[in-house]
Amino acid sequence: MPQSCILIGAPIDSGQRRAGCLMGPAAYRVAGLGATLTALGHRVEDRGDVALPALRPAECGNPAVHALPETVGWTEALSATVQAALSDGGFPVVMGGDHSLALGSVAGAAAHAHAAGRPLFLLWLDAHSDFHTPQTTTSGNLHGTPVAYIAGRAGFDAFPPFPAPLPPRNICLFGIRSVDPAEHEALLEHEIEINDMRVLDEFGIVVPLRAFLDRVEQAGGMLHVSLDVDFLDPSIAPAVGTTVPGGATFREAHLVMELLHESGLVTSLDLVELNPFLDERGRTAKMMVDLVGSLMGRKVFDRPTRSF
Ligand code: 6HN
Ligand code: MN
Ligand code: MN
Ligand code: MN
Repeated sequence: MPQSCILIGAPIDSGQRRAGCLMGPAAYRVAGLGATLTALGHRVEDRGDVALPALRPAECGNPAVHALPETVGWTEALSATVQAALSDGGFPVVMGGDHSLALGSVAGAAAHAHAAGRPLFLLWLDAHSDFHTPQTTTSGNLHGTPVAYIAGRAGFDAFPPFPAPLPPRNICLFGIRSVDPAEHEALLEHEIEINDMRVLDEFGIVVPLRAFLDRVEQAGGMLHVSLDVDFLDPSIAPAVGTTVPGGATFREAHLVMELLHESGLVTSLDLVELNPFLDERGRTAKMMVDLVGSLMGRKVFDRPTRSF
């Protein structure tokens, strides 16, 4: 089904300390994200880059935390932009920017879903669980916190209250292989669906992902997908500041996207953590665009999946 894709640039790199993610939206445009979607029959509207609003002082009690006022500002701006795109009947594609943008993008999707009376589900494709709070982070990099904010954990007083926090059961972490001790402890206390690499090695992509998608479908849910470049193996996606070995292969990542497309359930998307300064002749940016193509309907043969 053709969608009205709304491209939203989120030139954010305040969620971590390595400069470069702010070039992400430009790299996606150069790599042909819009043209890829148009070629698949979708309407595409590029709403340009979101601007950082005037900053207000913010405090969270942890001196390690980096760029809290900026992160709060981006959260407010992106939440409003994503909510508006969904209210306009669009399919928002947020071009990051580091993963702190998901504090805002998922807040906007949650506000929309709540107003529409539908549950929101979240698929987090990442090497990391991003389940710190501003109090537990030791790096101080707030890109490691969005899942905690989305799940309604305490400690985000500096931020707008998260609209309708997601029940942990509505959150699926997929591909993770780097979890800090404080995140580990907190994850054990929440019923988040954790498909770490150990699970994917044993069961593959299809069984765990279909199980989650079935739950989304049965609940009549909306589904936000947050795709971190480091979900992918560094050998195929080097342009990210937080590479972790043992990531998804080219075929595994495409299979995730193909299953998501076939489900027809995805309603919004983040592309995060691309640092074009670390890329090799644009190959990571092109890889990400290629994956969006599969998510949005490109396939080798347009026919029902075979059953054996
Ligand atoms: N990401 N757990 C580490 C930290 O600094 O808190 C890494 C976070 C990575 C963030 O994946 O977007
Ligand atoms: Mn910075
Ligand atoms: Mn992440
Ligand atoms: Mn990550």
